[in-house]
Amino acid sequence: MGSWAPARVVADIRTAMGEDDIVLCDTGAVKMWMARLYPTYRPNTCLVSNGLATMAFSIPGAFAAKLVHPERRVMAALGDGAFLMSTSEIETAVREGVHITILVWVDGGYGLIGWKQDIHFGRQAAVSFGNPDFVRLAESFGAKGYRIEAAADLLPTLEKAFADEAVSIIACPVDYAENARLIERLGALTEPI
Ligand SMILES: Cc1ncc(C[n+]2csc(CCOP(=O)(O)OP(=O)(O)O)c2C)c(N)n1
Ligand SMILES: [Mg+2]
Repeated sequence: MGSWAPARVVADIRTAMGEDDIVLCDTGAVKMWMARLYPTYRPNTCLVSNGLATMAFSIPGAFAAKLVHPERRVMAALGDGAFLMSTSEIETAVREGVHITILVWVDGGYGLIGWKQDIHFGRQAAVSFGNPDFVRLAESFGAKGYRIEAAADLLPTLEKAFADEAVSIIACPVDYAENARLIERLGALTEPI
């Protein structure tokens, strides 16, 4: 199965989202890419959990944003680790009919922690984990589930998810080999972990 460069994923999110739409970026490598590459045009349209950088805020945050702005597209962009910390929120969203789109950046690990370990120790330890079948997991909650199998599929899948009156979970494999290049180009990370 393929996996895609984070910058490509960010670009497709930006294309799918209107200027007033809202994306919530969870803590992880996903946030580093979104915070550095996602342009915004209106206040409060790209929300991050900074400061203590608590993981797993993006699904409940998206839920709240959608309640406040039901006419806007609302997305949670989060890593597989943060997703698995907050999976039960899907039940609430489905039960209450709060139609958010959840884009899971799948790398099979705590990407940001591995990235930091590479920088400080030159190797990674204890940051990999197995994942469920995201499509079946979504469907078991009564949500819609998608797995991105080709780069060209992401944008149309995002459009479909936003057009549907449903809670949608999209699993998108990402290739974090690009992480080192982000800091080469844009400077050191200062994110606390
Ligand atoms: C509640 C909580 N636990 C642990 C951390 C430390 N932490 C920061 S990023 C991260 C890994 C994130 O992994 P994932 O959600 O898969 O995102 P990725 O970095 O792979 O994009 C961890 C464990 C945190 N910030 N908040
Ligand atoms: Mg991850």
